[in-house]
Amino acid sequence: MATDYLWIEGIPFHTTTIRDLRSLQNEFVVRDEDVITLSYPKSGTNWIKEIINLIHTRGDPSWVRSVVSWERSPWIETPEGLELIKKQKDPRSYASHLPMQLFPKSLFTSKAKVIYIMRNPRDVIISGYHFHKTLKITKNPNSFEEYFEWFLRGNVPYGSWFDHIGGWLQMRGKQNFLLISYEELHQDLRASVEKVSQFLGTKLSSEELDSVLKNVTFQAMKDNKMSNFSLLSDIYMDQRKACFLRKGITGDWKNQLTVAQSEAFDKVYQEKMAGLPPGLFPWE
Ligand code: PPS
Repeated sequence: MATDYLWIEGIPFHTTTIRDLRSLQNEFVVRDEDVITLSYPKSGTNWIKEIINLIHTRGDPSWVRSVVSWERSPWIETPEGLELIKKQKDPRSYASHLPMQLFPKSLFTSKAKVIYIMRNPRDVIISGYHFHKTLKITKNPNSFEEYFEWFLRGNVPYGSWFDHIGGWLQMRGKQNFLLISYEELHQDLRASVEKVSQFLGTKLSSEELDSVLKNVTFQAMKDNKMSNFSLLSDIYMDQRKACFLRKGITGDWKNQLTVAQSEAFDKVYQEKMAGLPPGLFPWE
């Protein structure tokens, strides 16, 4: 089990993160053709990545069934991911949990398509807690109470949820930025996939759309070893205990947070999110 985080620019990271994020930030060249998935961890990133990958193949599942998800859309903040991205052909597809202030600066002058997926932070806490219990590349919580406190203080990998979302939402309104939520995917997957494919400029036939939908259900991804993280090396995760596609539901926080924790969370939420327009978040 890992004992601590890797701290970069005052933010905790997994120990597998590129140490020199400043060079990445200054030197990586984002291309106009790139499709970039951004999120705070445990927000449904791999779900939207799977959707993007299947839109790219027009619903043909052979790619998502033969190549692991972290090679289809690699993480830019890991050395292995970065190498894979450099070898990708256009249009490249990659992902990141980096906060806005640490992301490669060239994004902000490019036309690259950015999809930011967000999720009710209360559910992000629950999902993150279960995940971090099994992860070997980060500090492991001894109890839910401990993890809850860490989360509220931003002492979890990638830092504060509030800062992360507050940062990236500054891109709201730009033509190349699509904001989507985990809750929206749950509520109407078909409409959500259509929204993403329209944003990506891909018009799918109804058969192609049906095939995307069939292959991105919770069960389909759980059954696909290229998408369910069972092939991830034991170096990263304790595979005996891990379950990446854990429950895949909305509102699981109601089963876990005590009334006191829920009230404490609401207080911080209201303070930190004041100033953002009402109606922006489906969980409010
Ligand atoms: S990570 O590790 O940060 O990249 O995790 P991330 O992919 O962002 O989020 C993991 C949670 O997303 C759920 N998930 C899904 N839910 C519904 N349907 C599908 N197809 C799906 N794919 C992933 C996954 O189960 C994690 O949520 P929890 O609540 O832990 O189940």
